[in-house]
Amino acid sequence: MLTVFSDSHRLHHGTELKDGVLKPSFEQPSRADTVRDRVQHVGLGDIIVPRTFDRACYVNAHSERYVSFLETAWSEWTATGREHDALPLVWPVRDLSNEHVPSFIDGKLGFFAMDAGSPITATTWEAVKTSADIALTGLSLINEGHNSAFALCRPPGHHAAREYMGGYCYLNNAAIAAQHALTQGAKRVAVLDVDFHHGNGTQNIFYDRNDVMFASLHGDPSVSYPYYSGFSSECGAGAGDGYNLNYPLPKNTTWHSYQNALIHACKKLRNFSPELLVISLGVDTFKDDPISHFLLESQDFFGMGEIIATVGAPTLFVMEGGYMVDEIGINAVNVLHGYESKQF
Ligand code: Q9C
Ligand code: ZN
Repeated sequence: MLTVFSDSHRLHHGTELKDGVLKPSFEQPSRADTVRDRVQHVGLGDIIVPRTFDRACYVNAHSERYVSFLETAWSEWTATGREHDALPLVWPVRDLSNEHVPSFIDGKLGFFAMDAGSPITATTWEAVKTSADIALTGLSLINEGHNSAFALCRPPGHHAAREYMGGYCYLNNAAIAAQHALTQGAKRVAVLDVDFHHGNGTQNIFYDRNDVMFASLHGDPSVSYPYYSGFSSECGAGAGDGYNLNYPLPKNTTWHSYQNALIHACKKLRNFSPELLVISLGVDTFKDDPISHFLLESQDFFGMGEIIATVGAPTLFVMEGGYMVDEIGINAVNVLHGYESKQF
């Protein structure tokens, strides 16, 4: 399997508020480098750099005004004399108005964000754009005849919705690739999200659509981030009713019960007969992940890849979360090896 990777991810290294103090984000540059090292170490296949794509590819999954915001946020922020990471501090919740986009950057930040987990720095946009291009390049490889590809994206994308960032995510790499496949003529695309956190952004982007079936296995939102999305009652809307499948699982879920939910989801996706399967590959379901609450062991990720292969479609793996940096490479590559073990 080919891997798409770029050093540009290092241009993004932000902070997050933890225990009352701004600290380096859990979502750090060493994550992608460790996965790249593992891919090389085990000889998974060649590692290639991303191609560049039109801005239109991002705007098909996000709104024009949101992409414009991401492009100009840093210059608007520094124009007010500030030099530290740009973070939102106020949000248009419930009865507050979201009819008007504020013209001042502090208002825009809250308008286009779900939380304070996605800091914007001077070089964030360059890294974010390249991350989306990595996913799009992975899709190109599949279009050119590869059965699978690994888009080693960073920053991650699955919390980014049509119009907002959050949870370390800015552009939704998996959704941008899925949407581009449809734009290029695919009739049905499946997206399976195995990150510990609900893929609220991907759900949001495709919620009313029947050409994308989205399934997500994740920590029960009653107790796990993102808290306000990912309940099993969220099934899709309008034409998309029945095309959104959520599998919230309790804290301390082990492979035994995870596996059953995964097999169920993969059967549903197989019956949809997608022309492409996009995997939002987070490995924060690992037992030692510092911010998540499942108990998967490294060897379980191999089994995850084997089950993913039962969907029976060309598969684009898109890197999402995973914060136990020591094992992130082993766990991510185990999924890819498990998948490959079922290809003939
Ligand atoms: N103290 C992804 O895995 N904050 N995003 C958690 C930690 C947000 C995770 C709080 C977690 C977002 C792509
Ligand atoms: Zn996650």
